[in-house]
Amino acid sequence: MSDHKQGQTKQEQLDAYRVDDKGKKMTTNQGLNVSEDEFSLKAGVRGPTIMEDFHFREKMTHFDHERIPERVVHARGYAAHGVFEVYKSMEQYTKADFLKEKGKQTPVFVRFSTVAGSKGSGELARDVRGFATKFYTEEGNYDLVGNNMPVFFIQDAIKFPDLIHAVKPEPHTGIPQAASAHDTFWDFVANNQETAHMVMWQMSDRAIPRSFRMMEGFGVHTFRFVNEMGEATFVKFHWKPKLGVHSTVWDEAQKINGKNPDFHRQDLYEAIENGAYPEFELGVQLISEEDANAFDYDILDPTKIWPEEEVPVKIIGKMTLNRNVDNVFAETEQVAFHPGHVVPGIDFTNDPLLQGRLFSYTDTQLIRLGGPNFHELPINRPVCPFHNNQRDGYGRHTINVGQVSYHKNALAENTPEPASPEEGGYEHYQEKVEGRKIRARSESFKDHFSQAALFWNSMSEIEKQHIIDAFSFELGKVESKEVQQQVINMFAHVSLEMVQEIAANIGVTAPKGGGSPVSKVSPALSQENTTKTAVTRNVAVLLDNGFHTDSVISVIHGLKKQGIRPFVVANKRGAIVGEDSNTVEANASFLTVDSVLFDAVYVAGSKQMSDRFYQQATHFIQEAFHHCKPIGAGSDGVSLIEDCRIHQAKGVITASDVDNFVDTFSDAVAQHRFWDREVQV
Ligand code: HDE
Repeated sequence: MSDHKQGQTKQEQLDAYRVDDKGKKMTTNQGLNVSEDEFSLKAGVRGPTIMEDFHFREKMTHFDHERIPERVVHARGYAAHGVFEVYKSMEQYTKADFLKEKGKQTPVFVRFSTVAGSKGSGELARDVRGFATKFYTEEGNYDLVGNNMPVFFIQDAIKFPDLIHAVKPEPHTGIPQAASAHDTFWDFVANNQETAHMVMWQMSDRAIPRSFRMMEGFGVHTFRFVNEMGEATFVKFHWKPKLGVHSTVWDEAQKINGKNPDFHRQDLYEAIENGAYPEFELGVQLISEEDANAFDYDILDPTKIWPEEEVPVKIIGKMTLNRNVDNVFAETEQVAFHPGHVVPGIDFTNDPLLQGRLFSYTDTQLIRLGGPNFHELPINRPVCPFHNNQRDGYGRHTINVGQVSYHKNALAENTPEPASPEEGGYEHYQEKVEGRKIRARSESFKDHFSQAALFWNSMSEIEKQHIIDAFSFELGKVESKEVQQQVINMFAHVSLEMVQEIAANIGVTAPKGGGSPVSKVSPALSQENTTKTAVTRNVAVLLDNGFHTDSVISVIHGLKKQGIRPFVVANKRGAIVGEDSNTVEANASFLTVDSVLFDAVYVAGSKQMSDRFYQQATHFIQEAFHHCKPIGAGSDGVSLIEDCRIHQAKGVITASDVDNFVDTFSDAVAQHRFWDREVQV
């Protein structure tokens, strides 16, 4: 089978389950043609419905049972299909077949998610994002079940239920939804100081991404690569988005949750439908067994990163998401990830968080998907054949033929039989383990603040300000003064300057002593240093009847050429008539969209602007300005920019001031935001 063929195989497999009901006659689930679907069977047209109505009963019973429990965490998610291609053979380090050969392609399915909120919650919550990838390899499914932050809140899985109980809505009120800005979460933080590093990430801009397409992904734990010789190397996995890592601002994120709570899924869906396939490069950090103890942190501690400047990220392949799901329930909802779904050449370590996850993920699918046969659901089926003696259970699809369902046997010549390692049988890495049974934290896991300080030190001024603002918002919502004070005292170990400002904002006492001895910096942690491109960015084009047709049409074309997506926004949807009677179609109106849904604004205006347009457009521009977005103005739009008194600010480009407006404006769009406006504010 060629590699390309392999890439199609998962889709061919899914094709067997895809059904298009369009143009077909309606039947019951038993295949009986239905003659009427408007009226239940009654005793007389005004009489009672009768039990005999099997069609009504079947339809209603199915409906009554349509829901399954949402995921206990990561309930709100969205997914897509794609392909992973290897740039560089990893054979030296791992025998994993899907990483062995340059150019090899493997189909993938990726689900992005928030963590705390329910299935219907807003997508712009301040939260960690899940980034779970299922590789359908020829050796079985490999799941890389990661997050968009490289560390975690806790060091031992036994504390996970406590963490999640603390962050979920408080039990006595059911408030707040999809938010950590409440007493129980911060009480947990203050009393579990291993959370310090992760909380710094969560209070940073990483927690409010601009798009799933613009976030990094991390395997978080340290895993092992194992090669053909049985030699192991410690590995951490990274996904690097080709579009760079970009975020929204908090005021904007909160408004997006109201204006379009589906903002992230819609962004992903539309990018794929438009052929702007999201791409992420896979990187690995490698540490040899000999060097395992050479660092000032324990490499098995999931609250620690391996700074990229110390352990470089080798880029080894690329994932392209190129197909939306056909059915969100069948695919996105029923997909079952598990960090224990591994292939030969990828193995675990003794990270106590990872060890606990190895139990939790199958267990949770049993309740969520209703039994042990979830691997038979089309989205979960491996592309390679699978055989064993497991049988029966709810919803079993496979018809296992034959007499024998046990091992060892003679009746079926002792098959199915385990494969030797040479034949691809999975062999656990033979790590030597010895120790006393003990419930305790390793001494080497006890430094909770050095890397939290490293993260803080590595932020740009504006990123630091955002962290202070986020803490001030979150703690500002906490009712208990004691909890607020404890958190302030705790984070004094990260930065005194930081907590002094937060304490002043929330009205508690700032500690006088404290601070961190760490002065180290890791530039890779700052989003200032990320890739910047205008490609796929949404620009609102504001215009009114009587707009300057030539310049507007040429700007719209020019922006499209740069890979930007212009959307015409006007008082009303439909045709807007230019000064020469030519029209453009407004894709949206001020009623249907808002500036928070766009990356930038181009103000085209009109010579004879209506009062309504003037008022709506100025509000739109001012909000975009406040969120530091690039703003461009054509001839008739310049007066609006001047009225808003922003024409001299950075990132505000007026056509009259520059030679090549489209190029200059596109460069500004690529910058994402002009933060010095916030500093001025
Ligand atoms: Fe999860 N996690 N988790 N988690 N996790 C789940 O499994 C769990 C952790 C992550 O899109 C659940 O199928 C424990 C770290 C993602 O379907 C559950 C611990 C990381 C997803 C579960 C962790 C993750 C989950 C809920 C502490 C990043 C969504 C539904 C030891 C490396 C996958 C489900 C999807 C989902 C347990 C910590 C990532 C209950 C016990 C660390 C991306 O099994």
